[in-house]
Amino acid sequence: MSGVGAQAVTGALLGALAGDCLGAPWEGRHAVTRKRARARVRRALERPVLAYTDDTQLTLALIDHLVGDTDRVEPAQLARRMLARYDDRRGYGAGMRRLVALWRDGWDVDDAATAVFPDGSFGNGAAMRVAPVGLRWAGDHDVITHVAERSARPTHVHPVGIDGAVVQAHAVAVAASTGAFGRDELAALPAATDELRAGLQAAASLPSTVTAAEAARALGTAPIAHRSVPAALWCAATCEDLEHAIVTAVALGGDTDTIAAMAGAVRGAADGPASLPPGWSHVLEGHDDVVEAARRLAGSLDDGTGDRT
Ligand code: AR6
Ligand code: MG
Repeated sequence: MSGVGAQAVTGALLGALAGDCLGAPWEGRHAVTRKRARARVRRALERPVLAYTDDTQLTLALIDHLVGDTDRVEPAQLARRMLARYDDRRGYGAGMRRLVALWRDGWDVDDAATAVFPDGSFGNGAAMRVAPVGLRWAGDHDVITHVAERSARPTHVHPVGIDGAVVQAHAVAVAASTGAFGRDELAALPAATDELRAGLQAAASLPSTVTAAEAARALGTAPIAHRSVPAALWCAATCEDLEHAIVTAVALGGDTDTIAAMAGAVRGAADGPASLPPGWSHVLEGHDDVVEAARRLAGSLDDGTGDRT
């Protein structure tokens, strides 16, 4: 049974939502100074509502599956949950959109996973949605690795795509169970591929004083696992709070919504829901749905169903 409380669960999921919603308007931009990024975030918060993207939609689908189907993660069932939530206007990756078309045509989930990219996708889509796995099995290292890998499988069978999810799940877990996530925690994360190992090493040794442009060059900001998970974890590890982590992710540019969402999940897991600055909650689309999903996930931990795999 996981030792993570409802506060960490809610904090992680709201942190991820905030990163997704605040990062999405700036996706694809070049790196800018943190000062400019702070102004961007402030500007975004002036909108009446900030829409969430595929990051949040698929995180909710994974919770639907973990709470409603089985805590073992069955890739085909998880794919059905993803399809049930799928909305084409949520900024999905090109490969993911083609995959969904195959699912709708009745393709077997295993066959479809290598139909778009023959060696599978190494996009960051499995990592961006994996927080619930880290929260559910925090403290159970081997189970997190196993379940995170299974949660990637419907969409990401490339070893690097899977490894991104495993590393991000462990990052959320350690943040949620210890209340801390700094360089030491980052450096200790288990990466199975050379790509993620090199990325984590670079992130662990990159000073927080570098410019955002330098960090973006060193760590990458592309929508692929090894060029976004390290950047997100660097934001989480070197920034003192959720707001600063999201601002820094926006400053890096590139895949801002997903890098901010992954950084937000880790910072929010460590710091809890009170780390969401006042005035944010009413702007974030899906805020109440995410709080409700957090309640369902935390409730399934409390009733003891969370300790089976
Ligand atoms: N070979 C070449 N390019 C690849 C490969 C591969 N094996 N795998 C991935 N890519 P995708 P995701 C590139 O489409 O992981 C959204 O904006 C390719 O350019 O599987 O769910 C989200 O918010 C492909 O389009 O989707 C995230 O930021 C891209 O990686 C991101 O997309 C993404 O892989 C999540 O994407
Ligand atoms: Mg997105």
